[in-house]
Amino acid sequence: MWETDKTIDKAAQQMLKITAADGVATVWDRYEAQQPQCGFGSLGICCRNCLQGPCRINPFGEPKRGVCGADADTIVARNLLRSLAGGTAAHVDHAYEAVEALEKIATGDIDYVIKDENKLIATARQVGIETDGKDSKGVAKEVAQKALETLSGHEGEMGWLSAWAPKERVDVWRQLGVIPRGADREIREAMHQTSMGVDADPTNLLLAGVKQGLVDGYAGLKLATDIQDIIFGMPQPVKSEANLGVLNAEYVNVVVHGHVPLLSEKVLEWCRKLEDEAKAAGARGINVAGICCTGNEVLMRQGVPPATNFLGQELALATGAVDLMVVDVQCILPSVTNVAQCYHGDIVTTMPIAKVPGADHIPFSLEEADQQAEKIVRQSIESYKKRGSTPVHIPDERALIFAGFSVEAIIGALSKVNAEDPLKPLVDNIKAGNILGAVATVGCNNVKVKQDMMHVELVKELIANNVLVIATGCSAHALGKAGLLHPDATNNLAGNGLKAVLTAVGEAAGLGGPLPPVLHMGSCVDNSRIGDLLTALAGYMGVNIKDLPVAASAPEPQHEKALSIGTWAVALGVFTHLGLPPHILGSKAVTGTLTDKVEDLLGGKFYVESDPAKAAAGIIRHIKDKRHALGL
Ligand code: XCC
Ligand code: SF4
Repeated sequence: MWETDKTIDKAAQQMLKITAADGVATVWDRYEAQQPQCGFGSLGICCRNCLQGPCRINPFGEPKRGVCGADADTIVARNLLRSLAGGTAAHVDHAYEAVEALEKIATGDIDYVIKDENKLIATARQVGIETDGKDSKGVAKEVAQKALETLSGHEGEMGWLSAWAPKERVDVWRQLGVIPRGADREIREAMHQTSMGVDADPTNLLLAGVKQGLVDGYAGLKLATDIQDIIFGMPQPVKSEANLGVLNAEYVNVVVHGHVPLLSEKVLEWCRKLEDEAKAAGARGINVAGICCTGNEVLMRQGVPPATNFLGQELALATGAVDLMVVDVQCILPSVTNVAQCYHGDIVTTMPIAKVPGADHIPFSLEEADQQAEKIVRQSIESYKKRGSTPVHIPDERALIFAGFSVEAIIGALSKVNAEDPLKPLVDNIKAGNILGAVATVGCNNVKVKQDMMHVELVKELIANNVLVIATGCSAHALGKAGLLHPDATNNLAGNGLKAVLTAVGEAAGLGGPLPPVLHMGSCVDNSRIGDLLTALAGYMGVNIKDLPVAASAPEPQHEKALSIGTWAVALGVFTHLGLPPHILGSKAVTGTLTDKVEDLLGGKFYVESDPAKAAAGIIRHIKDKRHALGL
């Protein structure tokens, strides 16, 4: 039963047998071929930042310094800062795409519209824009202008941060000297700071890392979410299904994969418009499914079913039923073209910075988004016609899920219990101990962990102990596939206190049963929603975020983005669990600072534990300590 060592997802297990029988390599095979992975790299003590290197530090003896004199602490801290800058750059570039779209909507240059005027007005007011007497395009223009300052302002404190961060945090960060200016300037500075012969002080490098976390949180996550809500609408609870069983052999299957919803929303629109052409081609219609975070975006707002998460992307293609996979940026395995060639389906790349050999490239632009989306969907119908006698194996696995829990949607549900004071029922139940605390599980799959296992086992343990879970990213996918985004999981797996609260709220909100024990809050940039919720909760309770009985967890982190998000969480004062250590263990000083000392400065810290039961116990211990400190 080798396939059960690789993944707990039953659909993935079935597909792995097929790829193995067909001799098609997947991410798991390539991981095996990489063994043993480099010990220096794993510990973070390899430097190739200049041409005198590469230099490696011997963790057991000599040499203790690189050619230039940098020691393990410097090299580890420098490498970490580069990774954080990489993750941050990805989120900030994503946010930029959305801001650019808003700017062009304001000038009437493109075919996108503003779907949520309330969010536009609320955002404008929060960032200090006068809205009275202005039309929405005028307001949008000013919001875009402010956003551009947050992205590329060269001095002063970052606007989006000043507008949203709690005052107590701003004071802490100011004292540490880590409040960012514009995002571009800070990312550029981190690259400079880590280049040969610049910063050698590990503490200074780590503080710069905290700054990257703040850039990520405010100029990446928060900005992207705010602008995407304005353009595409505020998510509201939706019902859908998750796992490869959402593919349907009788339909043209289009998979959207990547992160930025500007393209996937248009593709979805055109799939609906060209339904008849698909029927004329012999299909019953066009079926759209999502992978990774763009999948989460279209799930949250449109109910599009998620097919799988990061590690399952090749397996979706191996079903032979995917006629076209359209990708934008981030988390796309270059091997997808290979797998598609062995089975069936076109891979279409769309972004100038994300091309894959063997894929078709249809360049996406805001101005011609409709024509391009139309072309992509037409190509999927042509591809369907070519499917012919390709064997199709779609595992009969799909789980019912609920998603769409924006903060606004959560408050909406709570206001059915108490219209005047919606947060009161939640806070009362936390105080009474019916809800012990809350944990956000976020982030990726990582091939080093049995797919979805950490997410699912950790969360089962948490909800059994009356911890409310909110989830985003590939974690939410994992929990959805395992049935944890469904009310049945409340009935079957939640502790009695949590079950009673979720049932009362669910019934008051007209769901005819409990809310799920895990609330799906969206994509990885939607982690900003979790920040908003924590800010609101702390404000309501009159305490600081670092004092709340809450924690965050990336049980299976993979991407540099997961590190920058985690750093933002720690900067907010959140206890942040990682199921795998980053490449820092080669420096005792850096590891000690991030998992211990940083708590004195920021109130949050990292906690690394790869056993799910132990991790749950550690997180629950932390929550109980925080309750105790609050006198609960
Ligand atoms: Fe990528 Fe966002 Fe990680 Fe999943 S969770 S593997 S980053 S898709 Ni964002
Ligand atoms: Fe070696 Fe220093 Fe150059 Fe890094 S920067 S490769 S440690 S000489």
